[in-house]
Amino acid sequence: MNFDDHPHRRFNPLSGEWVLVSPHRTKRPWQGQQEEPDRATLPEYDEGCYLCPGNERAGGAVNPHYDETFVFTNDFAALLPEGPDFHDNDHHLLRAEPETGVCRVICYSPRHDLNMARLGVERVKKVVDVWCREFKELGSRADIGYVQIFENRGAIMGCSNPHPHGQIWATSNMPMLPAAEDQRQLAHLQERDECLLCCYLKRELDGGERLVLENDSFAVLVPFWATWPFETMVLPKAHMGSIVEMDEKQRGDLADALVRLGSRYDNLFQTSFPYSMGIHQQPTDGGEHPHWHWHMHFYPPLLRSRSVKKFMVGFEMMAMPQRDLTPEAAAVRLRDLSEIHYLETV
Ligand code: H2U
Ligand code: ZN
Repeated sequence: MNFDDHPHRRFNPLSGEWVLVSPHRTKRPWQGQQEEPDRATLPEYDEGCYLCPGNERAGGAVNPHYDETFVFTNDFAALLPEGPDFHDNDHHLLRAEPETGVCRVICYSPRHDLNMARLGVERVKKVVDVWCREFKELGSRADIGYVQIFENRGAIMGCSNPHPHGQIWATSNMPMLPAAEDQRQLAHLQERDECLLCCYLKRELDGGERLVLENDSFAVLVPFWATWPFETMVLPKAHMGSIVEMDEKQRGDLADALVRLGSRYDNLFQTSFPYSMGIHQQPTDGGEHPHWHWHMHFYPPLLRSRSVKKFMVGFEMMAMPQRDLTPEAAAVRLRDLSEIHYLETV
């Protein structure tokens, strides 16, 4: 089958959902906008930034003069550690349950002006170390069943501040999307006696058509079932349920993969590429989860240029997600880009 010529749908074995692929639509005429590289410069320190060292945050807390990473409890946390226990289920259609948890913010660096790609491998490795430390600490708590590490980047993703930072929301229950992946991975292991993502990675490394980059410990690829135009997945080559299973070498290799992917993303439309990124890992309920293979998703909304964003509206909101560019074509675009950040070249 030539995927380039015919509308078809693809199955996402991790979520159990389908995506409609309409590759013939990329043949529509498109007056590509010519854009100058985005060289908007930010200061290294911004006195109005609530994440820069020494500055005051909402609520009056003052950031320390940190020089690597800095973690604090979100001043507007969506989850609180304590709450009343209730079960308002007196009508079967009106169900509510308590949810408790912890929300934290992680500053990746004191430098206000750098993003993941431009921080470089050494400093991103420190961020990886913080993720591991936080996952371990939060995950070992009896009241935390799942730890979601994520990052929103760029104003169009609703990110409030360009200072490099990410978040952690840790909940007592496992949230919906990782819970779906949990079920799908469990079923795959039970039915085929092999981990779903080990099996998928083997196929992708054999074929290579959706691979963007790799190193000793990680592969970065555009999944066969990608929904977002330049969606990628970062997959550890070794079978591991969570990031704390990584050794030093693997942590360094993760930083390497993230910086290289970040440079390719920024080089695509010569801007600090917006996205939502998240790490999916096994639940932290104290149980055994041999079916879990941790991984990262990057969901960037930009489509053809800095100013053309994909919206999930109409058919996508009412029926199912759809994409025009095939995942294979997106992988070629990302593969062809330099890993030297455009702002580092003159
Ligand atoms: P974004 O990364 O999506 O912009 O979110 C930043 C978080 O920082 C957001 O959840 C928190 C907001 O609640 N925040 C603080 O904790 N303290 C502040 O002083 C401002 C913002
Ligand atoms: Zn700042």
